[in-house]
Formats: sequence, C-alpha cells, structure tokens
Amino acid sequence: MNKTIIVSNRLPVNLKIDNRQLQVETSVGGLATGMKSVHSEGNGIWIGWSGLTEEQLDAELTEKVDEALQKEKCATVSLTEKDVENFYFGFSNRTLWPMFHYFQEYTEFELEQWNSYKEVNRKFANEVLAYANEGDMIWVHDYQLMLVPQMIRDKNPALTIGFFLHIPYPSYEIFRTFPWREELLNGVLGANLVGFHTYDYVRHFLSSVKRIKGLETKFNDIVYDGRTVKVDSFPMGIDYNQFNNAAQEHKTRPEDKKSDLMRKLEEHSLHFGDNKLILSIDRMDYTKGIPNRILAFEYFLNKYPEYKEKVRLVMLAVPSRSNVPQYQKLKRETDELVGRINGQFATVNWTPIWYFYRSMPFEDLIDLYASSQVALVTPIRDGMNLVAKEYVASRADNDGVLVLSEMAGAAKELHEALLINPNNFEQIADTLKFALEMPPEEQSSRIVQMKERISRYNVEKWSEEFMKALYSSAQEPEVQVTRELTTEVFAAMGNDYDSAQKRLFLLDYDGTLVGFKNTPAEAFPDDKLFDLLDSLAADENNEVVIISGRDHDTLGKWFGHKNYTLITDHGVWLRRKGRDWEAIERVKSDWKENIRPIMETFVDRTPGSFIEEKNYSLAWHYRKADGELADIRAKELEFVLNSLISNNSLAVLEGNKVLEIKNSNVNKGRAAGRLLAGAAYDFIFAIGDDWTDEYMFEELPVSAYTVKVGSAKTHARFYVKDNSSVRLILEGFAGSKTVQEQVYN
Ligand code: ADQ
Repeated sequence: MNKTIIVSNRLPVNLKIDNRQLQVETSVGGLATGMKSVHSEGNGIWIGWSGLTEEQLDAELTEKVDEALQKEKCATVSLTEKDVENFYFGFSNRTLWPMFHYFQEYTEFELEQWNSYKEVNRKFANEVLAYANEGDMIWVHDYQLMLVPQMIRDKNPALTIGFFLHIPYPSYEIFRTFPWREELLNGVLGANLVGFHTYDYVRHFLSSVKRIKGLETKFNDIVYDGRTVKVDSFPMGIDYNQFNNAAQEHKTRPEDKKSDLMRKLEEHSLHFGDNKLILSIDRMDYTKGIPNRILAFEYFLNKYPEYKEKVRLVMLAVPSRSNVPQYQKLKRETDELVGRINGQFATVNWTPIWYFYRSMPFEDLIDLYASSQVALVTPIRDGMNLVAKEYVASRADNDGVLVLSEMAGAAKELHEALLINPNNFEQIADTLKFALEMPPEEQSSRIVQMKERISRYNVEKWSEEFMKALYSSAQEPEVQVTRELTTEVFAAMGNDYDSAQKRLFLLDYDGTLVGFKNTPAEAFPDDKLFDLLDSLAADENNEVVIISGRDHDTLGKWFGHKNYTLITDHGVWLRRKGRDWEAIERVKSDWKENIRPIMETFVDRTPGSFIEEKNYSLAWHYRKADGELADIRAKELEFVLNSLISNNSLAVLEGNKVLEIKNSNVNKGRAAGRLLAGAAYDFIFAIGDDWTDEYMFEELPVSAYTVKVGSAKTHARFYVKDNSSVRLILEGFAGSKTVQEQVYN
C-alpha cells in the first residue's frame, strides 16, 4: 500500500533527556494538527530532527529515541551540534529567514553555512529515500529543506513530491541578491507541486523561475526537465473547532477549575469595568513588529490621553532562536521599551503593558484570546499568521476586533479585520481608537464573516486540498508523449541507417547545429561543424540539408561552397547540392514597410530586444530582454500583428525567444515535402528546436526519425534535452563508434 511521508525540520514530538530518561512531548502546534489525518493514514511516516544532537546520545539512548519515535510513526534525521549551528541557526535563520522576510540588513551569505545546508538537506533526502517506495507521496515542509525535493528526485524520479513554504516568498529583486539562487530554485523544482500561503508568493516564485532560470511558465505550470511543476496557493488554516470549543468551555468554567491567569484577567475586568484589553501574541521575532507595536501603542496613549487607565496592552512573546544575535538584540530592545513606557505612563492603579516572555499552555492562550476586546497583530512580514485566526475562532460571543497588518498572508483572507500598515503609527493609533469604539453589531458582523471562512477552510481542509492537488499532479501526463532519444532508440536508428540506400538529413541551424548567441550574426559555423557535416555528406548515399529561417545571402556565404543542400528563408529558397539557387515560393515582401514601424515601437519599449530583417520576414528577438517583460510584450506584439494580418497571406510564428512574421504559404514543411517528392529516401532524420520546425516534423512520413531539441511540446517522435547532444548524434552517423557512450554517459 502506498504511503505518505511528511518531512519537516522538526518532528511533531519533542524529545528531552532528563537523568538519562527520555521524555516525549507531543506537539499541539498547527502543523502537527493539520497533518494528523495525513500522518495517521496507513503506514505513513514523519521524518525530521528529534531535537537531540548526536553528541547528546550514546548507543543506548539512540535506541530509546528510535523506539519512542517508532511508536509515534516518526523517524529521525541524525544531526550533530555543528549541523544545528550551521544549518539551522546559521543558514536557515541567518540567511533564508531574514532574506525571505525582506530583512536584507540581517541577511548573511556564508559559504560554510551554505555547505552545511546542502549537507543536512542531503541527510534528510537520504532518510526519505530509505523509507520511500514506488507510488509513495512525499510532502516536504518549509525553508529549511528547499533542496530536498530535487535531491530525492535525482535518486528516485518516480516519486511524487510536494513542497510547501510556510514563510513569504520574496520578490525577485530580493531573491536575485542571493549567491546560490539558481541551486535553491533547482531544489524546489524537484517537486511535482509547490505550495505557498498566498497568490502573491506564487507570483514572486514564478517570476524568479522565469527570470533566473529562463523557464517558460503557463498559468501556474512550469515545464522543467520534461515534467510539469504545478505552483499554487493553499492558505493554511487552524484547528477551528479546537479553539472554538475551548472558548465555549472557557465561558462556563466553574470557579475551582479556573487558572491563575484567568482569575487575574477576571479581577482586571472587575476592578476596571470598562477597561479593555488589547492582546498581542507572537514568537519573539523581528519579523513580528514587536517594537513597532509598542511604539505605536505609546503614540496612541499620547494622541488619545483619554484612554490612559482605560486600556492595557497584554503582550505575550514566546522565546525563539535566542542563539541568533538579532534575536538577543530584539529581546533587549523590547525589555527596554516596555520598561520605559510602563515607567512613563503607569499610575498607582494601572500599568499600560503586561508583558510575558514565555511559552504558555493552550488553556492560558484561550483565556487571553477570550478576555481581550482587541487583538493587535502587526507583523512587518508574515507568511500567514495563525494567531490572527486563532483570536477570531476564540470569540465565543462574536464580539472583539482584529487589527491586522496588511503584510501578513492572513490579511488576504481576513478582509473584515481592520487592516493597517505596521510602519504607520498614526494609522495604528487611529485604528486602535476605532476598534475600541466599534459598536457591538459591527464587531459581530465582522467576526461572524471571518469565522465562517476560517471554520470552512481549516487546517485539515488545507492539508486535504494540498494532498488532493499533489495526487492529481502525479496523474498529469508527462509533458513529453514524445520519447527521449535513448541508447536503445539510437541503436535501432543506427541499424536503419546502415541498411538504408538513400538517406536524407534535415538539419535546422540555430539552436540545433549551433547554440544561441547574443545576436544572430555571431552564430557562424565553426570548423568542427564543417568537418562533421563534410564527413556526413561524403557518403554519396547521404543528402545533407540545412533547413533554416536564415536568409539565403547569409547561408550562401557560410555554406555555398559546400556539398550540402540549403533551404533558407523558411523555405523560400532552395539550393540543391552542386546547383544554383531557385526560388521555390513566390512571395511578396512589400508588407514589411507597414509592419516594421510597429515592431520598432516594441523594440523601444523592451530594452534588449531587436529586429532582424530578412528578405521575406521580420523577426523580433527578445533573448536578451528581461524575461518577464518580454513575455508580456511578445504576447502583446503577437496580438497586434495577428489583428493586422486579416487576409491570411502572412503568419506570425513563435520561435525560441523570437517572434517572426512571414508569408503564410511558406514554411519548412512545404519545402521538405518538395524534397521528398523528388526522391525515394529510405532513411530520414530531421532535427530542430523551435516552432518553425514543427511544420517539417508534421510533413515527414511516420517512419522518419524526427527529433526535437528541448523539452517543449512537439510533433517530433523523439527529443533530446538540449543542443549539446546534437553534434554527438551526428558524429554517430558520421561513423564514430564511441558515440553512444559519449552521448549517454
Ligand atoms: P510562526 O512564525 O511561528 O509560524 P504563527 O503563524 O503566528 O507564526 O504561529 C504561531 C503559533 O504559536 C500559533 O499557533 C500560536 O498559538 C502559538 N503561540 C504563540 N505564542 C505562544 C505562547 N506564548 N505560548 C504558546 N503558544 C504560542 C510560521 C510562519 C507563519 C505561518 C506559520 C504556519 O512565520 O507566517 O502562519 O508558520 O505556516
């Protein structure tokens, strides 16, 4: 039976050693709850670090750990102290975390830490591979493990892999500063499905993929390495019932069951009547905007002094990553601010801020959520922010107001919250006043609408939706129905070649025989190419044809002295070997005068693009332009050109980073057909890399060996990944015995 393997940095259980005794605490966090049903199904397993380093464990303790984890359907990845220092506190939390949250000034780029990140990701991938069987689904979580999907895929391509990022994905302008940006993207693209909390993060990711890797994206699909990688947003929810039920229970809790905190909170409302509590809960992290929040509260007290002694900010901060210097600094700064403001504003009866720096049991959290009239959630950046959702779910009487930073992913869903910019103190102060004065009917209307949404799309639904999408991503047909030109195909082709009497080679030029250069003029043939084609053409049973969109002047200059047939201008001109040029299509080119000025406006507005003028066509090249802008402009230009050519005599062709307009009755297919009509070939080989070659592939008989260079959709029977193997294949035909090993080893 197939299983699901969950992979995250930490396990849903926390292990501690006390006096050589192992203590196992199960986590009640959002992720653990959300994954519960996925994890408990069949023989599923959760792989992660136990929290204990190799140095803390001897053989006996290791055995105890493994045993305890097995009971919880977990397996651990063994990490050393150094791994934890460099991979976790180092690269994950000093590079990726600040960079992805737009804290560039905190972002460190350390080679040693990057190497450790790679090494530890490899440990995780190996552990997964040890458990994974064919048909299993793997769900990798978060920024600590971004290389794991590709590392798994490299070793076992048949596995279905999902990746979810819990933090924001930054804009390309931030991501591009990262020294190992392409490797990180490659890592994630090993997945079949990549998930983010919001559509903005999806956009940013696709933008990085387009601009850094030059890959085409269609809607949310990326074609990569012969596979489709799906990218989508899955806003994570909470365990709504857990919070809602606990809040109901809180209301009716008998006196003797009340916690100290609850008593203290009740005392507060008893003594201070209309004194309201404003709640703030987060991990102590600089992304959460804690100092800004305190300063905005100070601003509020100064601007609206009538609220002195009438409100109190209850601030709960959970200690987090206290090994990292910026977190220590933040702690100091927060302590100082709280001290200063309490010192400045406190009266005999009132301290404006109650500050707790510790983790709290679930019941206490509920007490706080349930007793606070306003929640002030003001992160500078936050992937989602579950606290905002937990507050709403805990409002048993549908009262209360959520003030939420628009920089949190949750703001995209919770439109009924009062949204603020966390850097705008004026706005926060005014919004706080508005929140404190909001009539009960409006509070209720807003809370009810938010509750409806978060109760429907809860954390279980979130994991279900992700798993459903992951499952269907695995059902996607391979992009290539076309087969890869493997060693076996190559061997069969070699046999057919040997037994054939009359052979035809149709060879596209740019992107096939030569790689792309910055400008077309630079892509002239090299001596090795001449040698190769010469030896192929030396066999009198072979007809070597260069079939290209290039103009006949250029190809005539380059190959005119050779014993090859040339078809140029997409099939307007033909020069059979040893003969003169003949125009095989009658074409006009007076239309160019009208089209060129339109194309020129696109050149002006798309830096890096240019027009290549050929005898019978105009080509707009955009290889050197910004990928994202050029994609938009290419679509625009295609639309404009198509709307101008209503009489069907012209056609717009989409090539490899080029848009070309030419006479529609001319194409490589018609030209190839003309050659076929004149002779009985019993071996045909055709190879090309872009759309213009598709006409040729379609025209040729099914027995022909048609080969596409690259992984885009094609009518060719076979494909090779890129242009580097084209010459080796031709060398094979030209007689080199070792070619198979060269191509495929
Ligand atoms: P976090 O940055 O940890 O998560 P958040 O989503 O708010 O942020 O989750 C915090 C969790 O910790 C909440 O469930 C909350 O109840 C709990 N918590 C907070 N203070 C506590 C305290 N003092 N004691 C006990 N528990 C406390 C990361 C991303 C977020 C994203 C989540 C999930 O940074 O943006 O929402 O992952 O994907």
